[in-house]
Amino acid sequence: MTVELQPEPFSIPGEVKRVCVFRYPESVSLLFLTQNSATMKRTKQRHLLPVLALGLLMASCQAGEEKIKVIFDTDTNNELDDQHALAYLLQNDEIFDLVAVTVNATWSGGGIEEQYAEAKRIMKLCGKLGMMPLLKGAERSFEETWETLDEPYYDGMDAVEYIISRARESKGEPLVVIAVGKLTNLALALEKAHDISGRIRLVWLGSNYPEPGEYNLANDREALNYVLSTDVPFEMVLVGPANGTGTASVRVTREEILQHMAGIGHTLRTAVTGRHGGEFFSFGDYSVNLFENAEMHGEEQSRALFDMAAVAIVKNPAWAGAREIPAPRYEEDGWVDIPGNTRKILLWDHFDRDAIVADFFAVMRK
Ligand SMILES: [Ca+2]
Repeated sequence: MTVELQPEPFSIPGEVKRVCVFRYPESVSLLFLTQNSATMKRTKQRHLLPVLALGLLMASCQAGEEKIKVIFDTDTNNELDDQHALAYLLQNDEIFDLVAVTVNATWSGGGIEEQYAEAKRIMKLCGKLGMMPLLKGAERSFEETWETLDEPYYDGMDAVEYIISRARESKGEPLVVIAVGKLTNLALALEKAHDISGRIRLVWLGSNYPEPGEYNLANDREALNYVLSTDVPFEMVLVGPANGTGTASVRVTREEILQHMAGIGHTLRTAVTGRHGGEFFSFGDYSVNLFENAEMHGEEQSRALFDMAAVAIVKNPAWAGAREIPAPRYEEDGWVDIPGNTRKILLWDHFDRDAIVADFFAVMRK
């Protein structure tokens, strides 16, 4: 996997003109993108979702001119990809209407307070703190919490109740929830309010399907199985299948971050203290610091921006391939396929690393 970028200026493959999302009667989410012919050539034919009823598509696109309403559910303090995904969402304000950020706690990012603090730091660095709610979600697991959902207070309540209320407000287009940590907040919301499953499109960064394991999955396996048991439109943005087609391929080096991120973005008057110490006035400089403090991997000494890739494919579905499968179940030893399952989910893989990374740097520089 090469990590070399195109020299400046970046061309942005598959520039988004309009995105439509709708569901047909079998509850399968179909994603369509109107795009230029060059992008169409790059789209992998074997992964193309069924292009049905073009006339219907064009009619449905009337509402597609609106921004995509998103809730971003993140374990922000784990690794360094959540921060870049959140900054990319905030900076893509012509595409996304980010209505809230909800946090959850996974093993490596500390407790919910640390996750919250890192999300707050990123929103402040991007000049967006206070412009949308930032809410604390689940510290514990779905199994440990679901029986307390009717109590006056339960773990994750602020995030879960907000997800429910915003989903119920959505009219027409579903509320897109991009979840890039454990699925606990979403499983709790779906358990507490069964009626919201038809109002959400859930895009989750997680799983190595068909191989077992993966960090977000392992943090709350029962939350994943619960989501799989509902009828919420559910898309898994794969992390690391053995064939190397997951978001683990969307990698950048420390040098690339230094070259493209140093000093860019909104500039604060007063500094934000970083999680590794130091004072920062822009997200660009904080990005450099995050990479300086992270261990690089592989021959090319790079690091994957998994979560950012999940945001990117919501922006432009042509930057990956999607395929539908009968919803499986995850047992202790790995995936159990259920071939006859009428419940379908989408899998995303084969990411266009160069297009995604080029767009990330271009958007962050605007
Ligand atoms: Ca994450």
